[in-house]
Amino acid sequence: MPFLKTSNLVSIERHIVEEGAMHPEATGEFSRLLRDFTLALRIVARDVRRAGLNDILGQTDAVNTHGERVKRLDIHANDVIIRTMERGGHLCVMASEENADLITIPQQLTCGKYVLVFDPLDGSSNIDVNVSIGTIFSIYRRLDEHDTGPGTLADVLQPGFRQVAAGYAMYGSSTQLVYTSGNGVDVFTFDPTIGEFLLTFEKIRIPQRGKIYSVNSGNAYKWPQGMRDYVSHLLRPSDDGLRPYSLRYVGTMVADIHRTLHYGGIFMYPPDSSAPSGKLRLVYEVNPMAFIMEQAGGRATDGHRRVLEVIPESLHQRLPCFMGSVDDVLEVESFLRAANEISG
Ligand code: AHM
Ligand code: MG
Repeated sequence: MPFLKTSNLVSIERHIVEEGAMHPEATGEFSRLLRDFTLALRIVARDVRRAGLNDILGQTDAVNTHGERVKRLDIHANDVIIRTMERGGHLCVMASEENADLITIPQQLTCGKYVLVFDPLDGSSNIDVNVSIGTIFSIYRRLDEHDTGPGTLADVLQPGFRQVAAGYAMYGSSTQLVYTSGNGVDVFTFDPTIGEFLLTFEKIRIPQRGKIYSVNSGNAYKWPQGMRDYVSHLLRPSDDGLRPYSLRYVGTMVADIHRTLHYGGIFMYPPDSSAPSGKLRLVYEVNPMAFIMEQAGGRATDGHRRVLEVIPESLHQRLPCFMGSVDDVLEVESFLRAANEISG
């Protein structure tokens, strides 16, 4: 795979302006929102890079809404994003994986027509050990664009197909921003010497089928039968050379999806007997990644339904997740269906 898939020197800001120019009705508000957001990402990226050097690693005494111990860098990233975004005048409400409730825009500030939802630092179990982590986000238009008051829960609980844009930043060997506004998926790499995200892969396409599967196999004893059958199938060598598959699992969704996007294959967080809806959150994790996958030519379902058509019922709702190359996701769906039919 070539390192650079584009010879154009285009910054994320220029890219957003050029995309805005395709919509003559655009007021520029969305471009300004994204400019603010990439500033937040640059600050988080800087602080992640220096995490071992200052006193920001480790755990706090706080427990988040999912009953998990909160890491200090999570809280810091959450705080940076909220503080950068609340005064731009573009948002009417935000929601974060780290906040139990909606994040409202302070009364003295202006409300805009967009909604921002995000997971400030995905991959919490990897933070303290210098393994890739990331930030996931998506943007919606508020339901009533003429409303100038605070946004509501209904504005946040829109189905994924209504996303205006989504993306993730991955703080890996370099910092990359993967972004879609429904016009394909572009990858930008941060150049710290000039402080800009530059376009490095244009309109990335996921292969139709891969040879890698990504799942926490430690949960296999709790999986539904169809899931166990599928993974056994992937591990059985085939004459056509398509199998066996390799297993890769970082445990940071951003990193596992990023690899899947480039190399193809499948990423899964299935339901199991102790977590019937899996682990990943529909609003902050599954929907943004599903939008990116589909925009790159892949497929994203909960095993049965298209993720982007699921109507969220609550902020922190979880959803099983199967996403990646079209042929791989279709195959796991057929295994799940077959096992269900047998068990009636
Ligand atoms: P987090 O948002 O608290 O970091 O949790 C989400 C992460 C995902 O990045 C990753 O895919 C998953 O949890 C890993 O979970 P597990 O350790 O159960 O395999
Ligand atoms: Mg997460």
